[in-house]
Amino acid sequence: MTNVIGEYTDCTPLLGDREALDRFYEEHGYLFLRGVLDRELVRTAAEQMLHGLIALGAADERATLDDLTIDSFEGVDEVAMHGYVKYDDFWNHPSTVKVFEEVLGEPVFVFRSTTIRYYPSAAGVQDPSFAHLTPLHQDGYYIGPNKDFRTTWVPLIATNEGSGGVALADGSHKRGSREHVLNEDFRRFGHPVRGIPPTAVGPDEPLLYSAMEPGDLLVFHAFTCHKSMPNVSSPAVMRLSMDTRVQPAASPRGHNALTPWAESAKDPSKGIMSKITGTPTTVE
Ligand SMILES: O=C(O)CCC(=O)C(=O)O
Ligand SMILES: [Fe+2]
Repeated sequence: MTNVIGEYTDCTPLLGDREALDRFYEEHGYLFLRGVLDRELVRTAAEQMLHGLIALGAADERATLDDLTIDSFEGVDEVAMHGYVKYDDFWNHPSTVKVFEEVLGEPVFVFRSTTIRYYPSAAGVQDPSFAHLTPLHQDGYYIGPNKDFRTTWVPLIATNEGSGGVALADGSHKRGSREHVLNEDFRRFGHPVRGIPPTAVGPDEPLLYSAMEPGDLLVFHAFTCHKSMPNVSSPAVMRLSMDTRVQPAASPRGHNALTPWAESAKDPSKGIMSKITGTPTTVE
């Protein structure tokens, strides 16, 4: 199943009801919470990303968050960008941690590895690989050893059907780990990447997507199948977002929990998936 057929359910009304939150998460493998994060903090992270893109020469020096564009995300020095976006301050701000603790129902540890995303519109671009962001996958395939973490995904500016975001397969976490196969047609940085064949997701696992606003939070399970929705906006707008993982504070801490993304990616002995996921890999 490749096509989005519905929207996420807004779980914001469930906040404060432990049992209802857990029941929804166990059934659907995600939680969609609107307006729960401090918008000023989100705005600061967006401005840091803008500043980084300008400082690295990827964006026009007069660009604002409203008219920002870049030629290609693959052309930007991602390691250098990690120096501009102070995401640890965002994730570990007491107001953010409070939301995470409400979501998990216990003290949390926020991963040191964060992925930052600045995807320009691929509308009108001839090369089809330009629109290739992330194929259908489970974060639990790359990240561990413990699988009790949850991915937390936030837009830094509003997203919509045109500018994309994440589509996830409702309830797909329940079948556990799935096979990820190399796909020659799906390339990042010129390398084929692994993904779950769309046919491996059943009709009882509908693909969902919703436009999101700054302050919204999407949380999903390590085995929830999900993929990027490409940015094909016209008029062109950027997709700016970032994602990390949180886990119970008491759980063992694996590589991504303890290692900043930029450290994993700097090591040239690690492969392309390390650059994409921050996980040293034996599975390329
Ligand atoms: O933001 C995207 O395009 C993909 C997100 C993703 O795979 C994740 O947050 O784990
Ligand atoms: Fe992912």
